[in-house]
Amino acid sequence: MSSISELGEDEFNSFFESSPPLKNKEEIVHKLNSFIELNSSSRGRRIVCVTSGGTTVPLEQRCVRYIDNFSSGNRGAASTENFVKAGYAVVFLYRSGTCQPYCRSLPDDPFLECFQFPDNTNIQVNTSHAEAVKMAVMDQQAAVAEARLLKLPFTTIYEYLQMLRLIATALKDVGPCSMFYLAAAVSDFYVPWNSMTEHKIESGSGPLDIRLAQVPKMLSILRTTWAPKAFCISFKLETDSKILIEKAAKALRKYKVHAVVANELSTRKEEVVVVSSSGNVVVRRDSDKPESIVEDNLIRLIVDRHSTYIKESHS
Ligand code: 9Z3
Repeated sequence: MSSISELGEDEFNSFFESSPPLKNKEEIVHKLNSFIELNSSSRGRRIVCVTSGGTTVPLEQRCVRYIDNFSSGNRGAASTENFVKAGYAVVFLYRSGTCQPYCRSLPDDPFLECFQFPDNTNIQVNTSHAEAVKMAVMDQQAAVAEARLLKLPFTTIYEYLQMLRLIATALKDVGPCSMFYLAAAVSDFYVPWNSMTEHKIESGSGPLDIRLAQVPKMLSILRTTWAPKAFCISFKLETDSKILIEKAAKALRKYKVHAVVANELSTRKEEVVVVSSSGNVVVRRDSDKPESIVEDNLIRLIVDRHSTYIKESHS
């Protein structure tokens, strides 16, 4: 039997107690409960929480400076599209300003690059972007109209962890039909709110010393307490390919997630390795098809594994 402190529950309690509270908590809970009610109770759909983008660590309470974790949000957005296609309802927990589902083919500044006013009144889409705009608008509107997509933005590590806990709590009754697909790049270190300066750090007094505390291990508490029955996929990102698989296998054993998707920064769009107790599977983009992305094959495999998990949970 694990003790409370081994599970990190006390670290989490003090992390949450000292976090600035979410500004729109009631609204988020209301949106989540309605979304889950519509999908799970009435339609019996599987629900996946896809996390995407990097969390920030503020250095000042009135934040001017922050530490960021790299993630464009492409993986999360592409995976969300594939989960919707596979029949799932998706809670997309994403970093504000990162890549959005159905928008991956649009230019960086769609408003300025996709549209024109030929006669100064009517708006028109440039022909070069017409198909991409049409698909983005139609697919996104269809996903929302069919209650298959709920988008919830975060910025800081404080917001991310509080929102993830709300989602896990709301999904508890969905049990094995729920999934967590944790592609967000989450800070390992942070400045505790209580020890953070309120105002902008002065720059005139030489080098800056900051002591960062370790963020409590979210994966342990998610698996043991927040959502023990959910199917759980975590990600491992490394820049040194020599240690990647070993680190992913270690995370699999430590957190007892159902699979760890291992990816190396420079090749992450070409291939990933799904590490699980049934062995390691290399998943690649179909390089002979220009439109193909690694998430097409990855989500197919994950959905398959989830189906087996649901069957085994019911038997
Ligand atoms: C990932 O490894 C994602 O696949 C990427 C996707 C962030 C590389 P992009 O958003 O890239 O498409 O540009 N996410 C998890 C990264 C992470 O922080 N993992 C932690 C770790 O490696 C575990 S939760 O220790």
